[in-house]
Formats: sequence, C-alpha cells, structure tokens
Amino acid sequence: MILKVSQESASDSMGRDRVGSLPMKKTALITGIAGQDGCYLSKLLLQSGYQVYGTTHSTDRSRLWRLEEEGHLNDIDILHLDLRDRDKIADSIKELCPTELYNLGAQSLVGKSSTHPFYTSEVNAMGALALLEAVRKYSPETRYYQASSSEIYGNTQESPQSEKTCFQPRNPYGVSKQYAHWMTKTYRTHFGLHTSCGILFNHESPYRGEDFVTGKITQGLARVSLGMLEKIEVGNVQARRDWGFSGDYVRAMHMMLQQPQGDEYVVSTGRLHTVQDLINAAAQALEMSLEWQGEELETVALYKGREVVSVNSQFFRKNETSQLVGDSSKAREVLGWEPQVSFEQLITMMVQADLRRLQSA
Ligand code: NDP
Ligand code: GDR
Repeated sequence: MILKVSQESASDSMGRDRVGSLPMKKTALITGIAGQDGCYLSKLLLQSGYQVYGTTHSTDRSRLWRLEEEGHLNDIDILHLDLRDRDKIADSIKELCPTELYNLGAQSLVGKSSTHPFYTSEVNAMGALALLEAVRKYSPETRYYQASSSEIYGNTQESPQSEKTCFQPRNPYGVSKQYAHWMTKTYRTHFGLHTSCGILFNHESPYRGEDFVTGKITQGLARVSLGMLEKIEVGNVQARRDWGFSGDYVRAMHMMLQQPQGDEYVVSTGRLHTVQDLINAAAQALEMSLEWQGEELETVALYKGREVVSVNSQFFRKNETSQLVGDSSKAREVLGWEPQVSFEQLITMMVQADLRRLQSA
C-alpha cells in the first residue's frame, strides 16, 4: 500500500496543525481517481492547495493516462484499492484520516450492470457502505461526498427531476446508486457525519471513453473525418439526455463539502438534447454537413453522399430510462453553482481533443 501521511496532513477538525496554530493543508482522498471526474476533481483540489490521494483498483499504470495527459499525476499519491476490499478500505481511512473523501469509484457503465449485477452492486453499493462505515469508526471528522446519479430516477414520469422526485431506478446500476445514496444520507441523519450526495446528470469531457455515447460519437466521427474509419454505428438516436461538462460538475462536488452541513443536490444543465443533436454538433465541429434519411432502425446520416452514421439495434438499451433532465435550482441557490460550458462548446472541445490525439498518434 502506498500510504504515507505527511506531517502536513495531521490537522484537526478546524484545519489546524496538532502542535501549532497555523492552518494546515487540507487532504483529500478520491476513489476512482483514474476516471474522468477523478482527473478534473484532483486538478481542482491541487490548484486549491490540497494534498491529494487517489485510488485505482488496477495495477496497470496506463489506466492513469488522463492524469498524465492533464499533467498532474506526479502531484498525487496513488493507492491501490478495490472498493470490494473492506479491510483495506478501513486501514486506508484509519491511516489517512482525510479532511475530505470523494467516492467516485464505480462500475459506471449502465449497460454492463445488466450483465454484471453482483459486481456492480459490490463496488457501487457495498463499496460506498464500507467507506462510510470506515469514516464513522476511524475518521468521523472527514467530510464525505457520494457520486449519486440521475439513473436513480429511472422510470419517473416527473420532469424535470429535483431532490424531491421519487426514485424509480430501472437497472442494476441505478439500484446500486440508490442504495449508496440512501446509506450516505443515513450516515448523516443517523450517525451525524458530514455526508453529501451529488445527483449528477450525464457529464462528459475529452476524457470520456468510447463506452459512452458522446465519446463514441466524437472519436468515431473524428476518425471518419480523417479517413481512418468508414462509419459509426449507434443505438437510439432519439434518446435524450441532459449533458454537461465534467469540469463544471466537479466544482459542484467540492462546493458541497464546503457547506456547514451535508445535503443532497441535483447537478444538471436543465437542457435536453437527442443523440442525433449530438451527432450533428460533432459533425459541425468537424465541418461535415450531414444529410439525414430514413426512420428508426433505417436511420442513416450521409456526408457527401456517403453513409457515415447508421443505427444498429445491438446498441439499443432494453429498459431505456425516461427523459432525464435535472432541476438544479437548489445547487444554484445554495451553492452558487452554475455550469459554464454549453453543449456545443463541450462537443467541440471533445472533437478537437480527439483530432489532436489522432493526429499525434
Ligand atoms: P469513470 O468510470 O470514468 O470512473 C470511475 C472509476 O472507478 C474508474 O476509472 C475505475 O478506475 C474505478 N473503479 C472501477 N471499479 C472499481 C473497483 N472495483 N474498485 C475501485 N475503483 C473502481 O466514471 P466518471 O468519472 O464518469 O464518474 C465518476 C462517478 O460518478 C462514478 O461513480 C459514476 O458512477 C458517477 N456518475 C457519473 C456520471 C457521468 O455522467 N460521468 C453521472 C452521474 C454519476 P480504476 O480502474 O483505475 O480503479
Ligand atoms: P448513460 O450514458 O447510460 O446515460 O450513463 P451513455 O453515454 O452510455 O448513454 C446515453 C444515452 O445514449 C443512448 N445511446 C447510446 N449509448 C451508448 N453507450 N452507445 C451507443 O451506441 C448509443 N446509442 C444511443 C443510450 O441508450 C442512452 O440513452 C452515464 C454514465 O456516466 C453513468 O455512470 C451515469 O450515472 C449516467 O450517465 C448519469
């Protein structure tokens, strides 16, 4: 275990040094630091003067490529931790006693949760419980953030969704996140810990992988534009989501833990776009003018008369969630949070990063 707590991080709940009276460096532990949000959050915390520890459950160092590309990998202490390993979680919390703990680690693919329900639940639900219990036992001053998801609203008919909307998850991922959400709230109301849940709607960035529809489309169309790929195949182009920028959303996570009390907050843009809008935005950023033809499974998009996008039923989701669009009034009013990057800016940013990587590969 790469665990070393420097003298600097030995602060009390007031953020003061145990021996002197100078304010000391805050420490943060981020699970799932190798993922998209972990990359942006760790950068934000380092810029704010935190000492940052991050966990990965993989021994493959190439998994840390996002931190490497963003240029701050060497400023982070990396720990190897699987969220299914309760003993190691307890030892890590006991040893680090972080000022703030952000639980971002998860099996985060909605589709995969249908084929791997046990794994998804062990990591997302039991992993969160193991962290909360370790905080309660060994570091009750730690402020805890739980990465909740709009997927907990699943099949709701209420729109937009707010903190008051009832949860109706439709897949094992949504259920695992609902469990972690309620446990996080329970550790605040029942045990008195400072815990918060960010109910985050879809958020993307140049660090989004191709398993998600935004990454698949921007990377795929960038390859098409460079003549490296003939066409991309997607699922339901009429599916709609509330897409924001990860860099904006990690600011909200940090803001939550700076509040005097923990709470639950929806974080979203409040704007819906279809997958077709997404394809059009990516094509526009690549200066490709698309012509759409056909309907449903016959839908195709042509560029200069050539088919570059088609629909494949293989990528349709069995139990598609309702149109998830968030009402983030509470986060805006209480935290003073506002998203700064628009949908079009986000997609352009992703396409430009994809082109840069492909051209320099
Ligand atoms: P990612 O999938 O990019 O990152 C999650 C990280 O969790 C992975 O990089 C992985 O890193 C780690 N992980 C996976 N399995 C385990 C395990 N068994 N033990 C420990 N760590 C594990 O997700 P995002 O950064 O996009 O999202 C962050 C969190 O926010 C996740 O919990 C996600 O479910 C949630 N969320 C995301 C939204 C989004 O739109 N991005 C919206 C709402 C919620 P490694 O393999 O290195 O361990
Ligand atoms: P989601 O993201 O499931 O909402 O989960 P994803 O990008 O996978 O899907 C978004 C929408 O696009 C539709 N879709 C496709 N999706 C994929 N992956 N591939 C395709 O080819 C395709 N075609 C259409 C999907 O059906 C869906 O409607 C993300 C994850 O980050 C979760 O961890 C997080 O909790 C939620 O967002 C909020």
